[in-house]
Amino acid sequence: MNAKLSSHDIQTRQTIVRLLSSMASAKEISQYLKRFSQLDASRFAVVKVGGAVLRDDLDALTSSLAFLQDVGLTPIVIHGAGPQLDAELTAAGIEKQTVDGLRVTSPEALAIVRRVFQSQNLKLVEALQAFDARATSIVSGVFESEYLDRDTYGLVGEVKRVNLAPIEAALHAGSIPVIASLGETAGGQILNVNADFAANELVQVLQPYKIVFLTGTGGLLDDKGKVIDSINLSTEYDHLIAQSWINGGMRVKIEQIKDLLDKLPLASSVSITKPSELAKELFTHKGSGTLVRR
Ligand code: X2W
Repeated sequence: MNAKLSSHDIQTRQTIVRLLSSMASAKEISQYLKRFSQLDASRFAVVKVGGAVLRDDLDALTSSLAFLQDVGLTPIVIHGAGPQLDAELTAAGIEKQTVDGLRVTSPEALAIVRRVFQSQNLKLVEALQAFDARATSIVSGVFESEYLDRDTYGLVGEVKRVNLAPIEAALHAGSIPVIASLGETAGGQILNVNADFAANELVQVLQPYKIVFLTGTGGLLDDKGKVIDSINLSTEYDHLIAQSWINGGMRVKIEQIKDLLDKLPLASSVSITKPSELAKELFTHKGSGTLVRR
């Protein structure tokens, strides 16, 4: 038998050792691994990745996702590109305008939105592949959409139907589907879809075992900028949403998560954390970031 480990195997083992020693007992982690490996492999987890994570935390994101694949769990990744769009649109002289946290998207802006989504998608796929992970780029064909309200938002979509075929094909090949939140109408018009909205629709269709939002902040922050451990929406939603310190993007996220949890079985929850703590969230009792329950 060839006893020589590849650098990839060594990296994987090092990651596991680091996890074991820093987070929880080996017993605890094995319990989760065993439980997850008994699930329907196509419904393990939907992981929504915010654009800020792609910009600031790509290494931790890539190694955390690759690690899951190494232990036989394939997450489904849906990503945004908000900060990258802000930067590219500003550079092109297009002023930012949002209504209720959603970007008003003109035809000129859409051309940039498409380009930026494609490049951010490829950036993540290539980073994963450089890490010896299998990943498939999916930038179209998933979110069948209609105009949300053309007069108000321009070329912005709401998802009407989720086509799982490209996702299933990737999973079947053991590859991580990496999906951009672009939609298209029946007539073939590409639309800008907010990535939290797209994640919401995807989760409703897939009903995955784990729902994780990875953000730059690593959770929902309170008024002092500290991560809130857990939120029970049934008792805390109205109070939370009334707070002046909740910004537009965060408000959309909380509203989307509430809308989502209202449609899922009662025991469902959503975790908001950061890439370096994804394994801790999945494989320990304590978890990480903010746990949102109904
Ligand atoms: C979003 C799509 C990107 C996104 C936008 O243009 O910013 C709308 O607002 P994050 O990084 O996940 O926020 N679309 C209609 O949602 O990215």
